[in-house]
Amino acid sequence: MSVVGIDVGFQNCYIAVARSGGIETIANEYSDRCTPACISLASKNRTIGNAAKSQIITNFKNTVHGFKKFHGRAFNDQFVQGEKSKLPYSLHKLDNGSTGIKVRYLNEDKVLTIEQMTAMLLTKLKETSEHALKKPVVDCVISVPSFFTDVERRSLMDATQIAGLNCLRLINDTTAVALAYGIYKQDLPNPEEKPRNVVFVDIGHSSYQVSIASFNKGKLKVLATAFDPYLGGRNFDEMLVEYFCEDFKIRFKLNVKDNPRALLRLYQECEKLKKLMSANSSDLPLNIECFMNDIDVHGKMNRPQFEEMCAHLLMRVEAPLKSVMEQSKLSRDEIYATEVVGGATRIPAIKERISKFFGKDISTTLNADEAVARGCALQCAILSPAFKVREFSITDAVPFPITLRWKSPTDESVGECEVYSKNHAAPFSKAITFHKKEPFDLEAFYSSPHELPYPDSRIGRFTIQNVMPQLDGDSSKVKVKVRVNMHGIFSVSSASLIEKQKGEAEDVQMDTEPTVQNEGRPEEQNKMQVDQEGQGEQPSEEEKMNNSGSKDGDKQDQGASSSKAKSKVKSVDLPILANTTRQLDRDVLNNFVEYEVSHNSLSVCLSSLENMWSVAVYLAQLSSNEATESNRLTIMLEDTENWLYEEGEDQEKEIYQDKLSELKKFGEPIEERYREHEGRPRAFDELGKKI
Ligand code: ATP
Ligand code: K
Ligand code: MG
Repeated sequence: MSVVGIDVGFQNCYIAVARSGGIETIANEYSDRCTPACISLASKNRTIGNAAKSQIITNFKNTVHGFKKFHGRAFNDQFVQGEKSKLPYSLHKLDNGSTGIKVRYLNEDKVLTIEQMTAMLLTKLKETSEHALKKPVVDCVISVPSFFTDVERRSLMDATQIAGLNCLRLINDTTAVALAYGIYKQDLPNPEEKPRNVVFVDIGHSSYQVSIASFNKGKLKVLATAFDPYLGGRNFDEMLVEYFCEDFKIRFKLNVKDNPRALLRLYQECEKLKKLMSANSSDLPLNIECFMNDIDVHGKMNRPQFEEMCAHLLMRVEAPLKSVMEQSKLSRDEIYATEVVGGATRIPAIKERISKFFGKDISTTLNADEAVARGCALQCAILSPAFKVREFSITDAVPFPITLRWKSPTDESVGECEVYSKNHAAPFSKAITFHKKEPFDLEAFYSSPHELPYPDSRIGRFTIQNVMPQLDGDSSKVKVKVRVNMHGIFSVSSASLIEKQKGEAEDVQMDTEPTVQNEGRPEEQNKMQVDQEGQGEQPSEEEKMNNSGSKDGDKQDQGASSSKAKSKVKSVDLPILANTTRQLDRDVLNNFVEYEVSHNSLSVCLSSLENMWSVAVYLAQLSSNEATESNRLTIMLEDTENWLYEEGEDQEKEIYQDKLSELKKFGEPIEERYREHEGRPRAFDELGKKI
């Protein structure tokens, strides 16, 4: 089993893996530990990461970046529409209303879903980790912004599935950072002592997240989270771009915004300039040769000027800090440290704002770029039975309160109840008991839409099916389990009908005092019981800590009727029909999975080809005898390559395997001779590594 943590950033992705020496951030084929979240689609292939980033300007219409926040968003979403006008590539409305990306790929116009885009990126990251670990990678933990709602999280989970990954947990960015901070600390307070409270700040390219976590030996608990989902490094780039667009209009009579290539170049140069300004407060130049219409442009900027220009952005640094402090009800002197990560926290003015707010220096003991990925890998190691790590329990917090509303199809009765309050511990399961005679609907939604950074507060509708009255006509007791799972996703996880046994018709009150049975891990002992009188349509509610999906049933319910002498009850599982908001159709998802699997076989095939090509080229130089063989191999390779590019893209993976073994039958003896000839020289190793 693999232990891999992936930070999928809006701009930058990082991978950390567990090896015998501990957690390690790994480099890709460019010896770069950062893989840009960028995908370039072309007539013959797709490139991802660093290679794709270098295509941003040349292949601007088909080089896709900055798509992370389109997960789960409707095309008509205000945010999507706002981004659309700024993107060099086109967005397209999908049949189900979601946001698709329109590209020219393999000589065809295609509309790809966000799930497919992220899956391509994940496939690349998977390959990079497989290369480093020298074994297949399936299990992993992936980071997600803490403010992502259910729809966004589900969409990301679909992407992981398409990429053939088994995501053990979607962990919130700042929670991953908290784990990376806490797990190695030897001096955390003992469990009975006052916890150590630490603030974690992560400002990336697209967003700003804060959390407060309290630490004791062996555990961390997230007390509160806050965010500005629309503040990140890119807002600062945009300010510079706006400034220079105006500047160049006046001084060079250029309309940069009319020229997508020039605009993209300006973005790149402005980002560089922004980074330089973090280290330097004097005047800095911005020069771009042959910028537009063969004109070289130049301009300058300094830090004070930049800060003045970005004053309105810098003003936004305080609000999430204030919010998280208010929610936690802690005073500033109860904060042990403020740890900052994320590229944009390198902006001096941002650091100043944060330290000013807390009245003390911020700490940068964590690696600003890699802490999230490292935290993910640590979480993966904890979840992996194959890996021994220090015991460390993580309790996260629900970012937005969730309410459940129920109604019957026949009678008019409705009721609702907030099942998860803000900052409620997560993951967490609750059991709710209803008294019903027929199937009923449960509708889950976020209770405070105004604080939701997403336009739709619906989570989903869950129909509890096959509910029937008891034989004597009475309502049946229906026990429904809801949970916020490891990924921070809400679901109605199970429902069961408790049947009264014959001769116990008098046992109508057996549910007035539901017993909470705790089946969980040590940290799950802190059970609580919120009982709402079980009359009529009102549910009685038992809460207990999540226990990774264990089936309850008879065991738990036998204890439930303590009032009446040992009555036997039988519980029957009820089917649940889940209709979650904007979820990718399962058949469509399966097609995407198939497609990606095929594509991966295709790329394996292509890299084998590439390898054989170099053998053929080499072979031709050896002897006339070998040159004939080389010719034959060359022809075969050409045929296969043409086939792969022309028809290959849509084939089943078995067909590739057949093609490949056909080639290998011929190529391998040649390769063998080649190897003998060279006595495995270094040159071949290097060739091999490129793949
Ligand atoms: P997100 O967390 O929003 O998904 P991300 O994880 O991809 O995005 P990071 O890699 O944490 O983002 O940060 C990238 C941002 O940090 C970019 O805007 C980049 O320009 C900025 N950045 C990096 N180094 C510096 C620096 N020295 N000075 C200023 N900004 C910097
Ligand atoms: K990142
Ligand atoms: Mg990030």
